[in-house]
Amino acid sequence: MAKLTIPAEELVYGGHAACPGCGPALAMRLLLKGLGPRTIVSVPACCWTVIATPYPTTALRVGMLDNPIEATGASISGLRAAADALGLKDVTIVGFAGDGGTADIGLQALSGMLERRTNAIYVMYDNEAYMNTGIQRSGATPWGAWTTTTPTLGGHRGKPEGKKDVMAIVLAHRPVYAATLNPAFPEDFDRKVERARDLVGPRFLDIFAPCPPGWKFDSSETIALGRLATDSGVFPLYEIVEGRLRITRKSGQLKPVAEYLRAQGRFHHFTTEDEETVQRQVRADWDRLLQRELEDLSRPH
Ligand SMILES: Cc1ncc(C[n+]2csc(CCOP(=O)(O)OP(=O)(O)O)c2C)c(N)n1
Ligand code: SF4
Ligand SMILES: [Mg+2]
Repeated sequence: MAKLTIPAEELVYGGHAACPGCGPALAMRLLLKGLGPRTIVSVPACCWTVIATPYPTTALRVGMLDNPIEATGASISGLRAAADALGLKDVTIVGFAGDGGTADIGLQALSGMLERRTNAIYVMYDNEAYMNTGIQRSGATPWGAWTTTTPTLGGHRGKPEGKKDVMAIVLAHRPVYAATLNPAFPEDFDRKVERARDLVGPRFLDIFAPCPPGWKFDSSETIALGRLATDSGVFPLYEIVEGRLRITRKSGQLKPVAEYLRAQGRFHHFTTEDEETVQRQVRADWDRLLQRELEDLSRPH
């Protein structure tokens, strides 16, 4: 029998309140497997507070702080200081926030936490909209996507602006570790979580988190869509250690982006031209990533 590389211990209880096929639920499950039980998670207002805490239950077998949506970064700085004051050096402090709570409302607190060099992991699970309050667009919603605030009827064409590059903002703060993770690639996911766990200093994980009702696809397709996102170049997998970038999955020829777009109702209004626009952008971003990796590798150590 093949060796199981993902830790077997479950730190998320079954029977929680997520929708079937919820990407963020998978993200938390895999994250805690990699981090282990000596973890405290700070979660702001988002789908995960609903998933984890319908009174009087909890979905998590680790300590959880429920914090205001703008405060995740500040809350993990505080938790770290408290843990250190109590001599709890072996506890991993984690902020686990959505894209709205990270790219928009909590951006200042994230910046502060990174700039203070807080010894903690900040996770953005990116389901590309404010899902908990009814699928409103966020700074992380991609160009052209339908949301309830970026309609596609009456001459409207979805979100007119592009996706905010949160990773670029984070990298400007020089974290000790930053990586993109996708639950559809659990071994890569787990390796990055364990690597982040064992480093000291500010760390950032960007997790791809498909949302069936928000993106309008069948809940049985979450993993297939995740694989397509990475293999088309829409969500490349890489890590950056002390500023040095390495792509962790290269599957030869990228798949056409149209396959990824057509699998989701939020892009059903797209024309061939729209698909080509996205394809050009994804290709250019991928080429830049390859170039960046080459430049980093050629830097003297
Ligand atoms: C300051 C503030 N503004 C708005 C809200 C309402 N609110 C609660 S959850 C949420 C959505 C958060 O979106 P995101 O961070 O992307 O997480 P998701 O719901 O997608 O999991 C919003 C807007 C709030 N709690 N606090
Ligand atoms: S709305 Fe989306 S992110 Fe929220 S619980 Fe349901 S599937 Fe998960
Ligand atoms: Mg969201």
